[in-house]
Amino acid sequence: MPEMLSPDAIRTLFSAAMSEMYRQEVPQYGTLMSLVEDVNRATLSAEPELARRLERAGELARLSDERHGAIRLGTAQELATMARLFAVMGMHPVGYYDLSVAGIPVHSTAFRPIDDAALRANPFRVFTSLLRLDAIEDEALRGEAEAILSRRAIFTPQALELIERGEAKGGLTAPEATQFVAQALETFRWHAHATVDRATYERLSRVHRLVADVVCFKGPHINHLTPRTLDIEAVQRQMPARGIDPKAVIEGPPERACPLLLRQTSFKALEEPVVFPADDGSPQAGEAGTHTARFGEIEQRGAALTPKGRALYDALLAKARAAASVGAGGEGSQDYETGLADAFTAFPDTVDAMRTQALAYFRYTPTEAGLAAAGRGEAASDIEALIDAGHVRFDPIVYEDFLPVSAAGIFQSNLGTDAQSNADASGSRTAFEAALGQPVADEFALYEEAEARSAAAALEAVGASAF
Ligand code: OOG
Ligand code: NI
Repeated sequence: MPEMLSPDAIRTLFSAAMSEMYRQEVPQYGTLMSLVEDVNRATLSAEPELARRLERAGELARLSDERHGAIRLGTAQELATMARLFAVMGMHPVGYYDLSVAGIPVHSTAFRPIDDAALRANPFRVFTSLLRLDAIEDEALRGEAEAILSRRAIFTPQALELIERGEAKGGLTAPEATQFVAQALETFRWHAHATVDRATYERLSRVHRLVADVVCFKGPHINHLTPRTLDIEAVQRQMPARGIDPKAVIEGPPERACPLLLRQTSFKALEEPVVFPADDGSPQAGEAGTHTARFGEIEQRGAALTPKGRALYDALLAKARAAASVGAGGEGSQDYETGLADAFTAFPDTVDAMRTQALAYFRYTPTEAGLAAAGRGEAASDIEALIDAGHVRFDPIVYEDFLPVSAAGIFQSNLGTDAQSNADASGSRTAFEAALGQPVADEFALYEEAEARSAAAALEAVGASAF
C-alpha cells in the first residue's frame, strides 16, 4: 500500500498554493499580509503573556499560516461537489449563515477542520455561499441564469477524478495530492472573460451585483483571503499609510481586554477589467468592461461563546445597531463605535467572570504546580478545586467560525456601501443542507466537546485519578 498524505498536509499545501495565487492576482493582498505580519510581530513582543497563552493553545505555530477564503457558488450540484473536494483536505461544513438578514441573496456555511489536532495543524477555512436564485423575481431571467449555470463545469475532470480516487482509497498519496492541489486551484482562479454578453451581465447585475458575480463567470473565483491579526485596531490604523482604504467600521464586537468571537475589517473591492464575448461568441474579439468582486479582509479572533454568551452578544450588538447606524459613505461611524463600546460594558470582560457565568468555552491545562502536586500524590478530584489550587489553568477556546451580521457587513462594503442593513431573516437551513447533501455541524457542540475533552485530560493528568 502506498503511503497516504494526511488531509491536514493536503490542506496546508492547498492553503499555501491559494495564498501564492491570490498574491499574484491581487497585489494588495501581499501588502496586507506584510502589514499583518509586522503588527503581529510587534504585538507578540509587546505582550509576552498573550504570546504564552497562544503558545499553550497551539495557536502561535499556526498563526502565520492562518487564513480564510470565500467563494460563491451557483448550484446545489456545485455545492455538493465542493463539499467532497474540501473533504479530501479534512474540511467539513460547520454552521449555517443566513445572509438574507441583510438583503443579500445567499446562504452559507464554512468548510473547516474540526478536531483539535487538525485545527492546530492548519485551521484554513472557506466561507462558502450558495446563490439563492429565487432572488431573481423575473421568471424568464431566472430561467436564463439557471441555464447559464447548468452549462458551466467549475471542476476540472482531473480534479473530479482525484476526488473520487481519494474517496475510494481513503486518501491521496503525495504525488496525487500535489496534482489534486494544482487541479483544485483551477476552480478558484480568476477568469477575466465573462461567459455572457454585456447585456445579460447588466440585467443580472441590476437584480443584484452578486447574482452577476456568480452567474457570469466560469467559476467561483476566490474573492478574498483573510489573514489573522493579533491587533486589528493597529492594522486598521496603518492601512492608509500602505495605500489601502479600509471600510468605515470594524465588524463584530468592540475592542476588549478579553477579545470576543471575531472582529473583521476589509478594504474595498477592486474594479477589474473583464471581457465580454463578442456576438459570435469569440472571447478574443470581445468587448471590454469592468467588474468588482475581489477584496481584502483581515480579522482578529477571540473567545468562542456559549449559546448564553452568544445570545448576550447578539442582543448587545442589536442594541448598538438600533441606536446608531452607519451611512453608505461611513457617516456616523464614530457614534456607532461609541455606542457599541457602551453597549458591551454589559458583557463581563475578565476570563473569570466569563467562565463562572458560562458565557464562553475554555480549554483546561495542567500547570507545573499541578503536575508537581500530582507527582507527590496530592490532588483534588474535581476541576474547580484544581483551579482554586492553581493546579489547572484555563484559557478561552478561540472562535473558529464566522458571524452572519459581520459577514453581511463585509458583503455590503464590497458592493460599494458601508450602510448597515437589518432586514428580516428568512433563512432556509433545510434547503441549504439538501443542496449540500449533508447536514452542517453545530459549532456550539464542537466547542463544548473540545472543552469537555480538555477538562477530562487535565483531570487525568493532575486530578486524583492520576495515580
Ligand atoms: C463572503 C463575505 C463574508 C466573512 O469573513 O465573514 C466573509 C463573501 O463576500 O463571499 O468572508
Ligand atoms: Ni471573510
